Amino acid sequence: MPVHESAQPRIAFCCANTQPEPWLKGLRSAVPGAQVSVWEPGQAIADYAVVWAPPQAFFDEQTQLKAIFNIGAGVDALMRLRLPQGVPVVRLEDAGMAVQMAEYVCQSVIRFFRELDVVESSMRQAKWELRKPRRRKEFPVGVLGLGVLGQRVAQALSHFEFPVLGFSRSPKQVPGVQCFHGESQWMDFLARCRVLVNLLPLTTDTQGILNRQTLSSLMPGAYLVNVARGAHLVEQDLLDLIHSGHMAGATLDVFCEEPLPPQHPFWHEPRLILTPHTSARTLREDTIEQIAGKLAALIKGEKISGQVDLGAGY
Ligand code: NDP
Ligand code: OXD
Repeated sequence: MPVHESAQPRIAFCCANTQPEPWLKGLRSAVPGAQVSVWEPGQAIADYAVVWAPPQAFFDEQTQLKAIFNIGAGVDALMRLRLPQGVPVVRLEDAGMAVQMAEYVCQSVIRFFRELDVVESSMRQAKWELRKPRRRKEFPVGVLGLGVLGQRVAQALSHFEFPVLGFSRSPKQVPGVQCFHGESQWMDFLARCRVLVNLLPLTTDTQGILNRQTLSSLMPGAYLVNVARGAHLVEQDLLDLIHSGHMAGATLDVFCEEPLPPQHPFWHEPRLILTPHTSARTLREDTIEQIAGKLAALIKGEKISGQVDLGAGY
């Protein structure tokens, strides 16, 4: 059954921290005949929602939605709300984010592996100092989450000939990646990793998964790259393990509180590299093209990919 038969779908745009005008223009041209407007409380009812971290009031009012399109890959902000029952939630799949994530993670891992921080510090002191080459096989990299982004990252790392391991909920086969899954293989996976890259969705199962116990299970001198969500990490546990010497450091793109508050101890830990939730940005044109394609398919009654499993929370 087509979800909407009108030639003029009504689209409500409700995205936090996003300049609406270029999105409205892009959506109008990509979805011919669409009536697209920014949501205001008490405004007309829409058929489709394009959202990023909307308030609960939006869903309380929008009682006729046929689909909800999230302009990001992660839907944790939506999963905290009361959503209309039976309405598909559709997340972004790649849409130009996978290559960004691959370049961000590869540069973080390579920077750590090649000790480029030490090289830079020598350079600033006008010192010509060679570092002893490190052996790649001593730096196995584990990728937590082998979904759209995790698989792309794992494969990019394998092209640099790091031993690459991956962990997911269900079994996977990814060329060049030793795949682990499920609770029974969790500790074995961790024990084999020197570098851990987090690309899990934030769900009730994964909140706080990067904690004292899991990080202590990594090889000594371990390094963390967290590009998923801040709430995956117990921040004080990471600091303690850096201070104890078990962790060599971390690159963090996401934080429990964003923007990271000025008084946060992370700002003063030199073994951390911090970036402002920028590892893979939503690209407007690619996103609009993906949403428009899926919306057209839904209208024709076709199946689409990227529908969130509301039970699993991702
Ligand atoms: P996907 O849904 O495609 O992949 C999620 C992966 O995590 C799947 O392999 C899934 O396993 C696995 N997984 C989920 N729950 C568990 C669990 N409890 N134990 C083990 N594995 C689990 O997501 P994407 O790859 O598209 O995105 C991943 C996350 O990246 C997003 O949710 C978002 O939080 C973050 N992100 C961050 C950005 C940034 O700028 N910092 C930008 C974009 C995304 P299975 O395959 O078995 O289902
Ligand atoms: C996302 C993000 O989930 O940008 O897409 O964090």
